[in-house]
Amino acid sequence: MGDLLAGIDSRQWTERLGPGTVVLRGFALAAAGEMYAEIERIVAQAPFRQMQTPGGFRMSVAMSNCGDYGWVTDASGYRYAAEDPESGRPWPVLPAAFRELASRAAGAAGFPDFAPDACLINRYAPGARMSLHQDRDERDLSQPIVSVSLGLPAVFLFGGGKRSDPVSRVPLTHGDVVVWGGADRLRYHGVLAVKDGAHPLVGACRLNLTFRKAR
Ligand code: MD6
Ligand code: FE
Repeated sequence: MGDLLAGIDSRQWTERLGPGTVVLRGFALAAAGEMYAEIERIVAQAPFRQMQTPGGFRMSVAMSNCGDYGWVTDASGYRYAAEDPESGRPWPVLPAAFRELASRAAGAAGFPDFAPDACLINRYAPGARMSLHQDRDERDLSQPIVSVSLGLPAVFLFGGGKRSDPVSRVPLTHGDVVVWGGADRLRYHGVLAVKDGAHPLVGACRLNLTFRKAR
């Protein structure tokens, strides 16, 4: 029995949410410590900030980016930018460990050769949330998005092609990776308000990294 189970990690399994969407439970657990250290290096150069929506609201989620392009929003709209608007400098480099994890996760989900050029880093303090939206600012919608959750748990809302479609509630915890694309690429999604708590590695917040091919 010990031999039969050799190499099987009971902390890792896969759940399918849709034709193009899987949750890889625990996929980032082994890399989480190194990823967290990289995030600290990145936000020392490009600090977390709460951006304004085009409608003039301040987002409850604080954001930073690394990679060739970063996702930004302000009064003039949502877009990808090669420079951090706060500093005028390029975003911090996408760490090799991030690129490798994202590409390995995409491959495990059936999207080979995923080469992200953008990584949006979201920080949710308790109470922060993200309302239902579609991700449609990327040029090539045939490319998937790889989403890594670290720290406090959260409930992910996974809807349909219309804002009014029913949503399922998917709990995401530290180390979970969601990969989605294909027929699911434009589904509405969001995150319920994060509950108070303390995570041993990350502290009193949830971090989410989304890897994309923006250009
Ligand atoms: C979050 N994630 O989990 C927000 N978008 O903090 C997203 O908005 C998202 O997880 C596209 C694909 C995967 C995601
Ligand atoms: Fe999104």
